[in-house]
Amino acid sequence: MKVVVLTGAGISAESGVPTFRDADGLWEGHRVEDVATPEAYELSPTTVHRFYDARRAALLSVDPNPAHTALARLEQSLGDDLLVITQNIDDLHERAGSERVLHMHGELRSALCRACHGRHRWDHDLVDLPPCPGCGVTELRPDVVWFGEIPYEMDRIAVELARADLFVSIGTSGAVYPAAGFVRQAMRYGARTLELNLEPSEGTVWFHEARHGRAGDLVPEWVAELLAGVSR
Ligand code: BJW
Repeated sequence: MKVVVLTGAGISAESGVPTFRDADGLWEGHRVEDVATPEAYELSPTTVHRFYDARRAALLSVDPNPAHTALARLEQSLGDDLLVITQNIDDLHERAGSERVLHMHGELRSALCRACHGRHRWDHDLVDLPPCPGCGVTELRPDVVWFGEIPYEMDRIAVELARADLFVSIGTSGAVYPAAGFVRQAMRYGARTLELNLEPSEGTVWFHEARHGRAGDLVPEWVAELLAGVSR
């Protein structure tokens, strides 16, 4: 059985990473739509760098939670039959032990050079405009996908959704496309669909089944159920 899991900010919430659209979703009074656009970066690169530098630094003080570790456990059992597509730019899936993870909205621990388009592992601040390790030009930006930009790995994602027997969406509001459309894409190709979220998402009607509660409770329960079925 091929399982494709889509994760969003809600899976990292219990690790202490703020979500975007919940009550605490503002950063210094900015909505994500105000800082996560190429236009915001052109207008004030310093503001945008500070936003991402702060989030990169905050990664050091958070750890994976039981939802991340349950997905890593599932991967140990399903191997290549499990793919996690995450909208998150944190590295909590990897730190929990998952290896088959696509970061469709990029990664905090990566910098993208606007001059040579190189992607570089990055654990420092960008606000001081360091030179690109590849070409030396001072055009490094956060390697994340902003509104109006095309997410990473869309071709591979289309193939994986078409092959999925089960599509599970965890901790995402369903407010941002193309990720919000994956459930319908997977369903069109015959997948069963399951939502695990604190509350009904904007696309909850598209799921065959929806369970509402904390990811740290729901995901380990669902993984245990699936593994019990797989081993029978
Ligand atoms: C819990 C929990 C717990 C809390 N347990 N659950 C009009 C109509 C339709 C589309 C568009 C439109 N106008 C423009 C568009 C397109 C646009 C878009 O979707 N805009 C919307 C605002 C309408 N999309 C784009 O521009 C995308 N690109 C694009 O479409 O290119 C064209 C193209 C695509 C494909 C092929 C060809 C062409 C790019 C979108 C980039 C999004 N970028 C961001 C920032 C990334 C970097 C960063 O992290 O800063 O990505 S925005 C932000 O939202 C971030 C997230 O990944 C993304 C999704 O948010 P998420 O993860 O769902 O978080 P929340 O906070 O919204 O929800 C959390 C959920 O968890 C809630 O439901 C809680 O209840 C729940 N929860 N605690 C379980 N403990």
